[in-house]
Amino acid sequence: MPEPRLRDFKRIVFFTGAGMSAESGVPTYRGAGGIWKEYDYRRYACQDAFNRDPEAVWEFHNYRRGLVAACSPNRGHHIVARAGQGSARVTVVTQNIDGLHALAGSREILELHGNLWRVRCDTCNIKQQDAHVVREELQCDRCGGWWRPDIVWFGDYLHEPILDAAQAAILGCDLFVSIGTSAVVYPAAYLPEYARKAGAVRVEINPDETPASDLYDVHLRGPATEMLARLAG
Ligand code: BV8
Ligand code: ZN
Repeated sequence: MPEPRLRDFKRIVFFTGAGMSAESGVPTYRGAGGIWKEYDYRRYACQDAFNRDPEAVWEFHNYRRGLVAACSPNRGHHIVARAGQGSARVTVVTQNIDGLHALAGSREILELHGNLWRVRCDTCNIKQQDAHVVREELQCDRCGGWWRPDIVWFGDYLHEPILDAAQAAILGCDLFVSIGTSAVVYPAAYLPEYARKAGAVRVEINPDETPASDLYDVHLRGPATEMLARLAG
């Protein structure tokens, strides 16, 4: 199949993972220098850890907020955002929690795994945007429960309406571009199957092969910024 060009499609879904933000300086999870290589998610990024030691979990997430706060959207984020300003309808389905797609100007964004810059009360579930790099106030002002990062940890259920909206967008798309995901985390890793069902052209942007590579028509084996520049050419 010839390399597709964004301009030839009407309904595009960009499905992004940590590799999308790698060139912005945000560490990935599993590659070289990956976050899970340095930190055991069972100690810092799951409900049990939070129940055991909420301060340690907050220390880890404040550290990550510091890392992400120093990063800006890269050329790839801007290409994705610009694609949504043309005649095509564009949906960004992201596993990323860094907020860089919104910063680049993308409008239709579905954050499957939540957002580092939002908090949720672990008791009464109210949510709050929170721009502080270091979160000081850890008790909910409504019920006195613990604020926790509004992130989907392992073992947490994804927010059903967001997952449903992602599946619907993919079932209606004619181009599905996966960017920088190792395709090992579920249920997000099921999503390329929906693009196959939709009969969409499926592009995988990743320097490496992944367990999902066979599901794609086109493989662009390179960094997100360069490969997206080719698609936008
Ligand atoms: C759930 C929190 C119900 C955020 C994360 C089947 C169905 C449902 C669930 C499961 C299932 N099987 C197993 C499960 C349980 C589990 C799971 O998937 N386990 C896996 C590991 C086996 N799933 C869950 O728990 C989910 N919850 O389904 O609840 C349930 C519960 C229990 C049991 C059954 C059902 C919750 C999943 C969300 C977990 N949250 N993190 C945080 O703290 O940061 S995981 C983490 O992985 C992030 O969320 C991240 O978004 C996600 C995926 O990682 P990637 O984005 O792909 O990043 P990665 O580093 O892995 O790869 C980067 C890629 O980029 C590489 O391929 C690299 O080559 C490439 N790259 C590098 N540089 C570049 C590049 N590409 C382009 N350009 C570059 N420059
Ligand atoms: Zn509360």
